[in-house]
Amino acid sequence: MNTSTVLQHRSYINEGYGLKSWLITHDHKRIALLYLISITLFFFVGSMAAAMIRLELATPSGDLVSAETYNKLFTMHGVIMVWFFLIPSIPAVLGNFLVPLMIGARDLAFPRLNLASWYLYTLGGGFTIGALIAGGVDTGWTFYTPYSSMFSNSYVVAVIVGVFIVGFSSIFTGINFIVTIHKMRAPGLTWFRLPLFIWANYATSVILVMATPVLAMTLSLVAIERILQIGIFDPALGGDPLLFQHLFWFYSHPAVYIMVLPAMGVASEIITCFSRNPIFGYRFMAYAILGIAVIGFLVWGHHMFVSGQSMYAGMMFSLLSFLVAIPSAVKVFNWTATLYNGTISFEAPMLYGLGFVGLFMIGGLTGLFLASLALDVHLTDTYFVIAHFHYIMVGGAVMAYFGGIHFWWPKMSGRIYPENWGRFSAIVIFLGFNLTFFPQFLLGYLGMPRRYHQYPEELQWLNEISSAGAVLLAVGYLLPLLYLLWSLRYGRIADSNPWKAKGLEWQALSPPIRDNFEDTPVVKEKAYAYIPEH
Ligand code: HEM
Ligand SMILES: [Cu+2]
Repeated sequence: MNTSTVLQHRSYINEGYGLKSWLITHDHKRIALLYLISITLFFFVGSMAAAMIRLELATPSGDLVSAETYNKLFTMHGVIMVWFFLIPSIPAVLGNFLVPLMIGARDLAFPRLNLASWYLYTLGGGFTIGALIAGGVDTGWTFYTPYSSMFSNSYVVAVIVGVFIVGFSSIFTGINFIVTIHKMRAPGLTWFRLPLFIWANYATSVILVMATPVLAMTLSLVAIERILQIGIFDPALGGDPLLFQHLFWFYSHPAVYIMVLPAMGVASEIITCFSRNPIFGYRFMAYAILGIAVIGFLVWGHHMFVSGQSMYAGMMFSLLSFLVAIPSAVKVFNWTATLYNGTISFEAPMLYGLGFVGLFMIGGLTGLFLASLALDVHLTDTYFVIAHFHYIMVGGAVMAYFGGIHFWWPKMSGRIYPENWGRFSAIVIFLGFNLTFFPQFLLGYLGMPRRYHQYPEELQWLNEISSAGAVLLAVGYLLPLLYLLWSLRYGRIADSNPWKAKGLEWQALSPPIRDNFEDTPVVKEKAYAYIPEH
């Protein structure tokens, strides 16, 4: 086909050229692409740190970097991956692009606020990277006090400022989504006709708006104690170090649902589409999302079982943590039931979607191990924990993010990506991921502590498997970058609905025009009105 075929219609991509037209845009779709570019950059910076960590751990002795540098590397990895990749990735890229399209709106409720969010993200990111280049931080992404507030000789305040700023970016996005979903749905689009991706982003936005201010406040207190030596967390000054952990995890546990709920939304869209079957138990799926969001606020103490909190507090937090498993299990069962009797096809987004379900399940089940008080005493601060949260956050959230990028790529770019490369990379990522992180469950069980850069020789073989897996995983992550960029120029032109999917976004042109729809769509049927082909 003629590779120089120009896009046939005026779309959001070609309605204005030049850097300036992008940097002052109020179009949610362009802002989504700005996020896509910046978040991809951060993902690769964070991955470089991970590569260094795994390289160091390939041998038992600390021979590649000093202990001090190692501390800075895993802090950099954690800070960047959590705040600059995982939390914004799905809402800011896919959510920004899709929320208005999926509800039949022309844009988000506050387009300027949306642009401001991206500038805050960039500013906060610049601050953080600057601090990391200037000398880095060695506290870990958790900033535990009093080490972070009184003892660490690294750039704690600067990184706190960066995270503080990016927090406002999250809050703005959350407010924007909440108002948009309440006020701007197309005629006929009732709450229980909304795609689950919208439900997921709605619940996530509520968490963002409620939890992020607590993080901002907590980190400010660390900075205040550090600069003014006022006793807030440091016991030597009359402060309470446990107070920090309570405040930090009050944000950071809900934060893991900020990462995983949108991923569940993506998985739902993909699984129902590629099994040509309406999602099973739609209402329960929506309630489960809300249930997870609410219970997520009640379980932060499971990060503090060994901190010396009261035994009864520990028991309550353990019990409540088990409760979260119920709505999570509802989701897994209903995805499975959707597949059952469906006409399944295995395009790349579906491979990512199925990978998400499997890895999320392993992550979730091992979470129950950790939620068991007695077991946690043995496993806490070991590699078991590292493996657990990587299964959720990387196996879950990153898989779904990649699946979503592939699924909506034709809509975003107007081009089809090369399907076989898509499938190949999904499989490489799945294998590389398991090879990297499964051995870490065993390492943790055998007692290897996290955040050490040396370890006994008998643990080397498991660490070597893990490091080898990381190489494969890195290849898997690089491939989409290459073939998606390639497809921008050489990919086949996409029509408006290449997957024959349901949902308003597929009624818009690919790529959509500036205001999304020529005429406001009217919704007459419930979500996912797929007709099973058998
Ligand atoms: C190439 C893939 C990756 C490898 C090999 C890797 C490796 C590691 C290792 C070895 C640690 C533990 C460091 C330590 O405590 O000593 C770690 C921690 C962490 N990783 Fe990853 N990681 C990868 C990808 C990711 C991704 C994609 C994310 C998020 C999107 C992520 C988020 C985190 C977080 C939040 C921590 C906690 C940091 C801390 O404990 O302070 N990782 N990673
Ligand atoms: Cu938690």
